[in-house]
Amino acid sequence: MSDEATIRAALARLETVHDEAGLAAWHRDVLGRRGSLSEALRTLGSLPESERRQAGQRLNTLKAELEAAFAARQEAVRAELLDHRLAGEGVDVTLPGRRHPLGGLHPLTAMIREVTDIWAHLGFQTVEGPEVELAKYSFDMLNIPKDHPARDVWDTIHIESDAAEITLRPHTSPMQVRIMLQQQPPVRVVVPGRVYRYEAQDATHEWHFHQLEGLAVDRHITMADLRGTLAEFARQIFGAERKVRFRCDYFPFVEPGVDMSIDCPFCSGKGCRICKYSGWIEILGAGMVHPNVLRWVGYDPDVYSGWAFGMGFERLTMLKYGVNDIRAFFSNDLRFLGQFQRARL
Ligand code: FA5
Repeated sequence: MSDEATIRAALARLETVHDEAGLAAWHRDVLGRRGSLSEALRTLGSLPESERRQAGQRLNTLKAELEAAFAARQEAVRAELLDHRLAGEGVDVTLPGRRHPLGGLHPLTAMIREVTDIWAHLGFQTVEGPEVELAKYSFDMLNIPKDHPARDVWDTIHIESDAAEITLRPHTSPMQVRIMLQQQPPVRVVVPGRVYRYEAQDATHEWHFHQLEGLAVDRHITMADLRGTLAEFARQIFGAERKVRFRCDYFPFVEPGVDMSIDCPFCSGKGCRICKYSGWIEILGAGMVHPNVLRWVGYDPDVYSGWAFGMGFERLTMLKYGVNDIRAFFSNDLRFLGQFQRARL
């Protein structure tokens, strides 16, 4: 075959190659050590001196042409292969996106925000205080002196210290003292926060939980203000039809002291398992601030009077959402927490 026919045949074959294996076979047959071009170059030696030079130049030009054609085809075949693969792996932009799970507020955080919001509308400022607290504020200045039996009621966790008696606060009431020491009446504050008690856990008791303290002090504040404001709060959180009931209770830092119950929202006061068939559920302790407490913070009890209350957030949230075990709040179980996903962020 003439050189020209050889090259045309080789180029035509190159056009039919569509994969890497075909490229390799072509390269081996045409440009490889035993390929047709090498074969032709080997025959140069047998040509007469006069023709050899010219034939050599022609074969080299031919070789360069074939190499260029191969490089171009190799590039084209690889591009074809890539196109083909991409077409197979195509992205369907009309498919719906994948949803990323969104976090939500913990039910207690949502409840704290909802409750402090209600109190803000009733004119109460929200403040926070320390969880590690001096016994002076947790007890002494709340009219619970050392060795007073009432001190045991709060099952306090103590922190070892030589300098002062220090507690993990067992209630938010020490903030009553801190606030009154800092400011003059009128005072209207609520204090949400975590508290700790050395208590056995069960479905309604935790060793750490959250309380809301409330305090209002001014001239002419009476028990009627306490009753009206707390009843309004209960209706805003549990519904306008709720009834409230006050009964005498004892807390050393109030006089008189009361507890407040609402008629059971599950049976509307008829009596059920949740309200232990009494028709009522207790939600907080309250009372008129004891004159001793007012005196010790520098308020004149003949001029000023006030009321305070304390309630537990976990029990409030359990009641509102029908949660039957307080431990669920701290279990980090997403099956439980996920049910509150729609809580406001
Ligand atoms: C107090 O802690 C008083 N400081 C409340 C108070 C404030 C009275 C101001 C008068 C004036 P008590 O120990 O009852 O009171 O707790 C208040 C609320 O905390 C209870 O009604 C309950 O809702 C919640 N609570 C108490 N112990 C636990 C517990 N172990 N686990 C979960 N919640 C609790």
